[in-house]
Amino acid sequence: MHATTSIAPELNNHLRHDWTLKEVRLLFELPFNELLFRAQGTHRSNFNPNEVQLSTLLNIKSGGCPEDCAYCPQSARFDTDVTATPVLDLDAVLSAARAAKSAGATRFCMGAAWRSPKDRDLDKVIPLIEGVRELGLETCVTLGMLNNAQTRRLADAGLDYYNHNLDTSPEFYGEIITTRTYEDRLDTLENVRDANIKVCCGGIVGLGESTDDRAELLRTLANMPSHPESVPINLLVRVEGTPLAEAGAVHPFDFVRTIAVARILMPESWVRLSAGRSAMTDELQALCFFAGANSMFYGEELLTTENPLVAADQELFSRLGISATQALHS
Ligand code: SAM
Ligand code: DTB
Ligand code: SF4
Repeated sequence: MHATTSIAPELNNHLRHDWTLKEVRLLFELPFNELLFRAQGTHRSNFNPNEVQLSTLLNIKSGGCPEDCAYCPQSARFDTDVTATPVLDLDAVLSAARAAKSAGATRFCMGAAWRSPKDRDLDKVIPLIEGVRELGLETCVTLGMLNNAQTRRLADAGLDYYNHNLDTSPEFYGEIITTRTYEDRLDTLENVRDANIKVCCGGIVGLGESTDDRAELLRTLANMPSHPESVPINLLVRVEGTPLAEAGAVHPFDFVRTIAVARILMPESWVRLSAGRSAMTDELQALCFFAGANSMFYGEELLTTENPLVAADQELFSRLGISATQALHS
């Protein structure tokens, strides 16, 4: 008997927080067409399947980070091309945000290469959030670990989303990062939730993890008291000088499976096709959208690495009949 019959179909719109590893494993093991059919069914019960939300990234403070995340070109411990910079000023950020908005992005995400910001770092970031928000864009920042007082300050500034990735399974985490724990990450996510900021939390595929690690990452996200509103699924960008520069390639179908399982486990979340699109064919991206990805990073740079040309993304959307999700608030 086939695996298909041994999983009760999820009730669409019924959000579960009790997934077992066995159940998630069975999803990963489904025949590809079965998995994609189910993911697409879940997707279209909750979203317009022909729309993708566009977020643009800006690195507001590059490099010099004390953490040792094995994938990251911004760690001070690795010899990469990235140079450390201070926080960008308001004018530079607002002109990048205006350009992102006129190109069609609805969310502007600002990243800083910190382990955890000091209160005086937040003094610099808060006017950036307020300024971007005044342009009518949704705001997101990713600044590292935060305490409760800091998440409250960000909420008071009107921040919409905080990005803080779990990256991989609890079991594999120590192979990738030794300077903080999974528990540290979960603590910050709880502080973000408590401050009523929307959570953007996902991970990376291609770190050398097993399928069970991918299953455990997605299970951890889905079994949180509330699903993250936004779930970025990154394909590792292999950067020279990082310990993962020579990591093995991920089979494209395995990447699509990860997107599909994320969609089934978190039916109402925005699943973002995130880093790594420059190394993907149009056909692979189309499969990711079919599997339930409905958000992506848009704009020609990620933080320190490249992203597809805007013209190429517009051409892809036009060929697929996809349109950009309009602003959810103004
Ligand atoms: N320092 C903060 C932190 O780590 O939370 C914020 C910035 S950090 C660069 C944000 C996220 O980018 C990481 O959690 C990781 O998921 C992703 N990332 C970094 N380098 C990457 C790479 N080479 N490929 C794919 N994703 C990457
Ligand atoms: C996320 O999940 N991916 C983005 C964003 N959140 C901050 C970062 C991707 C970084 C890719 C490598 C780089 O450009 O440095
Ligand atoms: Fe620092 Fe974030 Fe890069 Fe880790 S992922 S080294 S915390 S910037």
